[in-house]
Amino acid sequence: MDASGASTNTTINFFRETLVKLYYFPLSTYSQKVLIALYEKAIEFESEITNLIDAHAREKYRNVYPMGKIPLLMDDNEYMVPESSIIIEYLDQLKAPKMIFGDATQQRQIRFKDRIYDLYLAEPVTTLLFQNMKPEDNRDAERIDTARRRINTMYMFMDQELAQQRFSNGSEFSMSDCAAAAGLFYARREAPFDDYPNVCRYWERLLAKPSVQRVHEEAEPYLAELTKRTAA
Ligand SMILES: N[C@@H](CCC(=O)N[C@@H](CS)C(=O)NCC(=O)O)C(=O)O
Repeated sequence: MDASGASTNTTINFFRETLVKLYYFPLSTYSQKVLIALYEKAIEFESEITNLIDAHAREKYRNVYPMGKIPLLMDDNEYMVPESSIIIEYLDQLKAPKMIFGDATQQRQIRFKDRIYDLYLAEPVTTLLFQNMKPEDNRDAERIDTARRRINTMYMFMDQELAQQRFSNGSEFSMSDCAAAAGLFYARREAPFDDYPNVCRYWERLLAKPSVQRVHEEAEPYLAELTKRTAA
């Protein structure tokens, strides 16, 4: 106690933040998308690194979330928030800067871009990544062709739009940039975009963001391990 009679070793947290736990893997595209939002907002979280390539980890994780998909966010009341875009919406309720902002039209446009980056960039890029890991005669030429066509259509669309603006939905970084950054992470290797100068400049702008740099630094050791295993 001090002279006033108050206890000196009591910590009073008037504004305790919700403690969130994230199940994720640093090489997972959708995990990266959420990590970028978490780092943009500087939200502390508990890490549950979940490697779904490992059969035991996959089985164990299905007891947590039967759908078996990462990322998954859980708050300290064990309230589950799955799906990367929904997780980012939830994070927007916790802390600024908002990743979905503006009037109703602008918010819809951010969600639209986020959707198309997930469906027509991240998904086909992941298809290429997994197809290219297979022996050549086991690859599915039709799936590869469809994936390449979707990615190129996205690059054309992005190149036109990014001629006018810094980020995917204008001058401010939003949820759709989290999705684009995550999709382009593997696209650099699987479907290079050198022929699209505005996409290249956009990628440089994304790389300049500390949140994106941190995600890449954390993925690096896992990527080196994956590359070593694929080459073996
Ligand atoms: N729509 C989901 C997609 C999540 C997803 O496909 N995650 C991958 C890792 S990037 C996964 O969990 N794959 C394991 C599986 O499909 O069994 C989201 O946006 O979170």
